[in-house]
Amino acid sequence: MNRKRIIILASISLILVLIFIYFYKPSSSTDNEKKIKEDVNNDGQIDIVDITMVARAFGSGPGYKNWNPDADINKDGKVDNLDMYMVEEIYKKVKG
Ligand SMILES: [Ca+2]
Ligand SMILES: [Ca+2]
Repeated sequence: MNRKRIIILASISLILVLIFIYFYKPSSSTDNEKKIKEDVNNDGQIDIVDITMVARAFGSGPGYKNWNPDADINKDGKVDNLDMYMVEEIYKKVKG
């Protein structure tokens, strides 16, 4: 194997690794994998999107049309003031 071939193989390996890193996103299908529970859409940041998602699911519980288990931050089976408060508190801290 000559030097040129090794370099080409190494480049291909590197590109494959970079492609893998770029496209690999951990599945958000289970709650256990969520890093921050207040991050409703699990995009790694607490922002207005998360607050909006809690607002949309506000007042709901399992079986409701607007129910979103991820918006139930404290996992008590309903989305209410407490969940909104928890997201807002983190949002305020992040925003400063
Ligand atoms: Ca988020
Ligand atoms: Ca709740």
